[in-house]
Amino acid sequence: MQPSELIWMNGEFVKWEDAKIHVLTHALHYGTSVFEGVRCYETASGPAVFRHQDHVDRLFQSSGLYYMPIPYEREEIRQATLELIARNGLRQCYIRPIVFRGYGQMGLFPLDAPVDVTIAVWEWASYLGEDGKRDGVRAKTSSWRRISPDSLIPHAKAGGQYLNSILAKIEVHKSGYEEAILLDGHGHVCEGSGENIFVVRDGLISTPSESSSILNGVNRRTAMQIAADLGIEVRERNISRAELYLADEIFLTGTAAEVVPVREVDDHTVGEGTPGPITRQVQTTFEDAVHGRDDRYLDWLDPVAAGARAQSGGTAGQ
Ligand code: PPE
Repeated sequence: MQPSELIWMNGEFVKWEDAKIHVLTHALHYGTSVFEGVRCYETASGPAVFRHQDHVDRLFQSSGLYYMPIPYEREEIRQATLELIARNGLRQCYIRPIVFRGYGQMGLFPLDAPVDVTIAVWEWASYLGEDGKRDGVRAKTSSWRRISPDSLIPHAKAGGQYLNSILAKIEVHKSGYEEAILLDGHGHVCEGSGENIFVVRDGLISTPSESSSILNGVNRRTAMQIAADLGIEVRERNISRAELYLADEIFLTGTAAEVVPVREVDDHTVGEGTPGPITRQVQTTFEDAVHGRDDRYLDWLDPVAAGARAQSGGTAGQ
């Protein structure tokens, strides 16, 4: 990975190499963490964080679901992030806030363990590669089923839950595919290992609903809004595995991945085997939105400079 200079750790800006924790940190043993993935993009008026408030809100939702009170206000996390990007001098970056049960208490009753918060920012290229974004990726349904809401919380972005995604990712990677698609216990399509999924057939987009075992992605909602604005109908419904094979187009959305076409699923070619027109339209509009080139979506951008100005005005410091 590409290190940057500073990391925000429990209210302090520390050097990247000094951002360390104890080996008996609770989260390391039991996965008791919740986190976010956010991106900051270069725009004509400087770097801006995409849908910042939505990500901060989901961080607080995830931590609430796991009984982990965050010892900061939402606004403090937002401001700390903006200041961190400015101090690191980054024009565009990936942002990883994480809230975790820290050092001091072992065992499965975590409520007496401290809650630590850190934010890291670094330059991270699109997850499935520029080639993937341009030409599409080859995906395979995993034999591992997506975590179910009767044992974990698909709506939360929680550290331990990612062991499920990791098993799926390793399995398909070893078979020579770039991304995994996970089904639920009934065989319905849920999502990619780290992305939501959209299936296009006969000019209509379908995606699993929020009551499926999915993370309700910020970019999922973005793609749905963009599609609506393009006049394309989006239906939230159960999707069966065979519908993936019959689809004209499939695309994935996620902060790390952005908008990525799928060109093959389980060795079935999707459509013509090249990204289709609806995928391209959504992808292009998404790129315009994140870079501030589409006035309709300027409200989704949180300029870094505004946060940095607030800091120099003395609201918070090192
Ligand atoms: N589902 C899962 C399981 C998931 O991890 C992500 C994001 C999404 C859907 C899409 O959510 P959103 O980013 O809000 O549109 N995955 C994050 C972590 C990826 C990683 O490898 O780390 C991300 O994209 O940042």
